Amino acid sequence: MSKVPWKTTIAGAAILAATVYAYAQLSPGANGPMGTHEQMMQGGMMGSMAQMRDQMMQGQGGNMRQMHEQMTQGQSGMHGGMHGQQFGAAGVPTMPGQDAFGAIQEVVQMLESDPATDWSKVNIAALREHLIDMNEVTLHAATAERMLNNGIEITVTGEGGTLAAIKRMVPAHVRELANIGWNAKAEELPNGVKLTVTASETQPLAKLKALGFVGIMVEGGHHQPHHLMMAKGEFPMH
Ligand SMILES: [Cu+2]
Repeated sequence: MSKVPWKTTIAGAAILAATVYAYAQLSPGANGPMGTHEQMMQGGMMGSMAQMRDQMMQGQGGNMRQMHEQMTQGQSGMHGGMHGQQFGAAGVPTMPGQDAFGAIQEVVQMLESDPATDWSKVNIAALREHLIDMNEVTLHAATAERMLNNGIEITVTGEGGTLAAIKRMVPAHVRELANIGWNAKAEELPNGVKLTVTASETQPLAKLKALGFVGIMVEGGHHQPHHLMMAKGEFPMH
């Protein structure tokens, strides 16, 4: 498959992992033909974790085996293992130190744990490019919000790499929102994107106002699965 379109197609899903997990717990889950996306939303954090665990198991327990080895190598056996859940086995830290680094590390470990991984298609550099876009949009985009009678209009602007990231991510994310039943649209501007979201029964005006740009960007459960698909060199099912 071509490596060009995925960027515009997938890049849409700008959300931070921790935020979406947290939000998924609060979200009642939207109605829509989203399959795994919807399952993730409905399952919230536990659903996602179970999915990850299942993937680990399917991958012949690569991660589990590693964890077990660390546990048994640890000086205090089970006790060391218990601590391993929180601090890493045998006093080894688990925090990656940098969020994009951690996101890439998690995906690489998942691919290594899956015997079906096709390394000829894997494209970790593509995932890194997307995470750079996410950084631009999340931290550097300028936003101006205007309340409408029945919705919110947000002008998202930036320059250089920030502008390019906005144009890749915001329209693609809006398509995902539409897929889960939101009344959202994106319109290209010379210096950014105009995002308009209309209120509905499930997404009332007060909520849209409270969410604002980045809150709307983290909505939906499609983001993390898209990261894995990007890394695998696959297209998302839009
Ligand atoms: Cu992303």
